[in-house]
Amino acid sequence: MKEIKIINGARHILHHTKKYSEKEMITRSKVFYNEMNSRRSIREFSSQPVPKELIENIIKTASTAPSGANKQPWIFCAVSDPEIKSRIRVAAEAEEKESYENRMNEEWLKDLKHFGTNVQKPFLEEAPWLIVVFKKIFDYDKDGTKLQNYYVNESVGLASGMLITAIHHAGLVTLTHTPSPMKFLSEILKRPDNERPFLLLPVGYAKEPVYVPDIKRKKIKDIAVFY
Ligand code: IYR
Repeated sequence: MKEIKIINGARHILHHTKKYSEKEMITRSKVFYNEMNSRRSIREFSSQPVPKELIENIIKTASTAPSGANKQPWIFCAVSDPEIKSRIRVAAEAEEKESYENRMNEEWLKDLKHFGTNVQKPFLEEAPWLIVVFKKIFDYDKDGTKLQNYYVNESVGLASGMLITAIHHAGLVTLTHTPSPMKFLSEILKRPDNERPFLLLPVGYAKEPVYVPDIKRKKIKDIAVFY
């Protein structure tokens, strides 16, 4: 039986937070940091299949993210159909061509130099899954009445971060890809008018061997200020 309490007129249930000793917490935080620090964005994928159950678990984890008024204003479209992946690749490469040739300025192109990226996006077909995250800028109830959502970008950004964390924790790899503009994803996936594409993530195993750009993470003194 749930233990219930009314607080400020709202029904609350008793929650048990996990408790560890300080020593255990320090160890756990280090272990988790090391695990997350081993995550890298991967651009070369193997076509080895990944079970749907794994993708479902990862999406369920993302959906534990906090959201404005608990509206959970997200939808995750998981694509394994080769024909749909191929249409996404063609449309994404067309947008990327326009971006690389006309939309990105000199500074942007220079900033991307050490990543070695270009308009070719073979991972969109090679990865066994593409997860397309959509944000719901508003919602519909079952009668078609519009419902508000709140802090949609923050909420979907948080869920996406947790999605990436879950992908890494499961032993898979991904790339946070944003072919811009991404309207073609709404069309190909036939999404309703309250949804907007937010991120496109190929998910699977890395091609072996795989090489990643030689980048550094900022040091704690450059990212945190303690008062
Ligand atoms: N969307 C392009 C360009 C690109 C932009 C940024 I900012 C990156 O961090 C990486 C790539 C592409 O995917 O190639």
